[in-house]
Amino acid sequence: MQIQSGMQAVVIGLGAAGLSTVRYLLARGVRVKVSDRRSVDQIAAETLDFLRHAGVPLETGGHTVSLLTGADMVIPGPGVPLDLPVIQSAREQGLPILGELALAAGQYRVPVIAVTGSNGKTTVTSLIGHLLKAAGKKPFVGGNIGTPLLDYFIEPSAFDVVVLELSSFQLDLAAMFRPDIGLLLNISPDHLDRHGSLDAYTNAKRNLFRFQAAGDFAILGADDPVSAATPLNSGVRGCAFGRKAGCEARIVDGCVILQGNRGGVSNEEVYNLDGTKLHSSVNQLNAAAAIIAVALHGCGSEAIEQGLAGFEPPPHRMAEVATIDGVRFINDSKATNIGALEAALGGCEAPVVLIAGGRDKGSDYTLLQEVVGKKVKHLVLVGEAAGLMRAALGSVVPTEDATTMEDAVRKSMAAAVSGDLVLLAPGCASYDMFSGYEERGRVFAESVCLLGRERKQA
Ligand code: UMA
Ligand code: ADP
Repeated sequence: MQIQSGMQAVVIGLGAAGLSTVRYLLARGVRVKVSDRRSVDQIAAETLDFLRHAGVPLETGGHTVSLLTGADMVIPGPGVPLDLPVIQSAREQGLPILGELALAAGQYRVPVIAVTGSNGKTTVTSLIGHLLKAAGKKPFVGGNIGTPLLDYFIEPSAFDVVVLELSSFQLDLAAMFRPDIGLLLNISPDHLDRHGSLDAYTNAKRNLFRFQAAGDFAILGADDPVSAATPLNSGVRGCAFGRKAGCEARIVDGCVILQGNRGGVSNEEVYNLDGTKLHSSVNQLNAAAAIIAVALHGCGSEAIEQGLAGFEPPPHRMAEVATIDGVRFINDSKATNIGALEAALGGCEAPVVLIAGGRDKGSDYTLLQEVVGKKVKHLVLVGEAAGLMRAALGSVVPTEDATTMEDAVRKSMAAAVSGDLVLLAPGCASYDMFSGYEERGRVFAESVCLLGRERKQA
């Protein structure tokens, strides 16, 4: 939809993305109303000041249908459920329901590389940004990773390429958004509470490629059947990464072998991940995906090699915390769905004492029975999903509940022997007990350190 000065927009949800959307629309002369379910005293004073100065009316404490009077479009924040009565009413009135991507579609003045998938998005997005910088480029890195994707338009001249991490929520309302290079890393069940079915979730992810055309690239995970089977439009070049023969970026013995084409000449480049922080089995996949993307964008092999060597993966993803009496503690708090939990366990060699649980997202935990049966010797459950997880996995492995993260760490240590690994990989969201996965990971690490100190003193 063409945004024009004088139009009236309703923005629902005044989070980071909502606020960025308000700024974007105001800069284009659009009149804006905002609505948030929070009460006015829960909204930051500087946000209230900004809205007041900009003359933007704010509704708090919920969303009323009267907001829609005179509106030309409704823009929900990515985390705002689409079954809210106000959104249903907007649909019935024929109003366009647009996401941030729908606003951005066709507006970026530079090439766009966009990353989606159930797991690995943040790692791949930040790695692509890092490799581009190593090659002397000026990337805008944003989207689900934290900086709202419309923030690019605050100072577009500062960037020569856009790298976006995109969630299924953002892609659900993407309209005609079309990345020059799109990556779908993998698909495993996530956010089913919002999308209703795995098909609907998969379709949202595949929206990334819906409007691609000749000259665009689609990078797909060959080892993931759903990613690999993604239909592409005619003329779009599909590139595969993974462990299978025939992949453009193939992982062999800890190296990524890239079938390249530099200056019209076919060549093979080998990137050894040993000695980098990308040597784990999932990060090998992430590195392969990122390497193809930046090579397609024109980054040279020396810059890629240098960038890989200096990359620090984001925290709370398979991070070593400490070893106490021969028991290693690993923090994978960002494993917020069952696919990430399965991948985490898949990469572990030693017997695992697993700490899992949190807020359920509609997952079927019986899908974990096989990997838990193979890798886990003892399961410690926390949070709201403990009952569901116990029902699905309690027959496969000895299971106990813990009341707090500290309690879970102590119970895990009691169940472990030297040589074992205690893994926090919750497979659930964190919001029942923590402000987010970062706090959950931090509390885990603090509890482990406390235990370590006590053991030393004893
Ligand atoms: N709100 C309402 N009504 C509702 C629901 C929410 O008014 O019915 C309001 C809340 O009161 C709050 C605001 O909406 O004020 C929250 O907005 P939001 O949930 O859209 O989130 P933002 O703060 O705008 O952050 C969003 C992404 N959040 C989600 O998609 C849930 C952030 O991804 C992203 O980094 C940010 O935009 C900038 O682009 C976070 C996330 O958890 C990391 N993503 C999910 C994930 O990774 O699994 C998809
Ligand atoms: P996302 O942004 O998609 O949530 P992250 O890079 O933040 O992805 O990683 C989230 C979780 O998924 C972490 O637990 C991490 O260990 C795991 N993970 C990372 N990359 C992959 C991958 N390629 N396949 C499966 N799991 C992965």
